[in-house]
Amino acid sequence: METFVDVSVCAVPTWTAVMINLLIRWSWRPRWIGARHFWFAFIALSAFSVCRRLWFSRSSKAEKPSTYDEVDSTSAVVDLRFEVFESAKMADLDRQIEQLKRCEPLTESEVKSLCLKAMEILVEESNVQRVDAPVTICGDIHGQFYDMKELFKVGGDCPKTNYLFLGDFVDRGFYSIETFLLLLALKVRYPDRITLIRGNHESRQITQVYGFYDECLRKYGSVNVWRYCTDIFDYLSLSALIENKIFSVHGGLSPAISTLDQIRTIDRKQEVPHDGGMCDLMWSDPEDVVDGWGLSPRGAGFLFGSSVVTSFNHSNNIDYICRAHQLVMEGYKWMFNNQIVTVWSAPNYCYRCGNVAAILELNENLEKQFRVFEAAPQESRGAPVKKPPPDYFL
Ligand SMILES: [Mn+2]
Repeated sequence: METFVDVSVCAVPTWTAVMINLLIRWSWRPRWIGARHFWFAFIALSAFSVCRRLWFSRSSKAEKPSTYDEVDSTSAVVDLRFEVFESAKMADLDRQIEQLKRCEPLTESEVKSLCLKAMEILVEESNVQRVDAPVTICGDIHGQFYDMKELFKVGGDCPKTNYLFLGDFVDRGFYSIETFLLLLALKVRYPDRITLIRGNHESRQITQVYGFYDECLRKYGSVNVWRYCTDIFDYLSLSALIENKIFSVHGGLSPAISTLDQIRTIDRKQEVPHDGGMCDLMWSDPEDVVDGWGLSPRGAGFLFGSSVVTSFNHSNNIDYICRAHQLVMEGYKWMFNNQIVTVWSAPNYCYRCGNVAAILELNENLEKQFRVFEAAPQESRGAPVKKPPPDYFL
């Protein structure tokens, strides 16, 4: 991984500080310097600042090396540059978000710098990330970009709505890249208004089989973007805890985990393992007919019954578990006497299952409202790729 200098911490001695400095030194000036020299310096610096700002926002469309690489000293002039960088970067991020909302992918170098910035934010998050209500919880998306736009129509835009996504952003749909990058760009832009946790598809192995890898190769002609994204997957949090009362995870529980503190101690910055607690959180499913633990037909994770959920909720003092991972035709499904709920947010899954999707809105008092929505109408979708994708559906 490349080293990355955080420019935001250095941006304090700004433009104003430079001018105050000049004023303080005014009495020590050599005799030949008069007021007009001062004003000349003031105007020149202002013009310089404006030009840089314009130049950065114009040239950001072209391919250029990451601005992060250029930062190496801390003189006043560089501080001034930092500030310009910061505002240019924010404008750039807003432009990227608008571009992604139109389902247009970013350039390879833009993906690289977006991922570097996202990594800085995600590395600070806990394995059990605390989330405040009100919040809207969303299940699997699976690259169905235009259906995710329907989701935002129903749930409202970020940052106005606070979102929690339960993973499985990629694979199976036609637009994994645009889907994941839009969510990631929103995360970088509004870190406190969107929480992304990891699903079993956010993995190097799974994405090579179910479409994300192929999509990167097809759209970029190289696997670099796949590499940047899968590196970021390792940093995504494993679960979330809403107001200490609702535990959210992609898959379910694990026989290796009985307390939230056990989840907190996992070293998550790695590829999803084949077994163990971290794997189970992403792969397990609740099952009516199982008492205690059972083998999962998925080949990873476990099936778990009602008694497991009762004792987990009781010992961790939580009201219920909210998870995704399983297709439910009605968009959401309660089990085990309202102790666990599945939320599914990919309508007409794989463009053929005919299901509706749902999101769960919690208000500040944790009162629940499910919003059910259907797939985007065919005419609002961009034309899919010429060649039909390989048939790894279901
Ligand atoms: Mn899943």
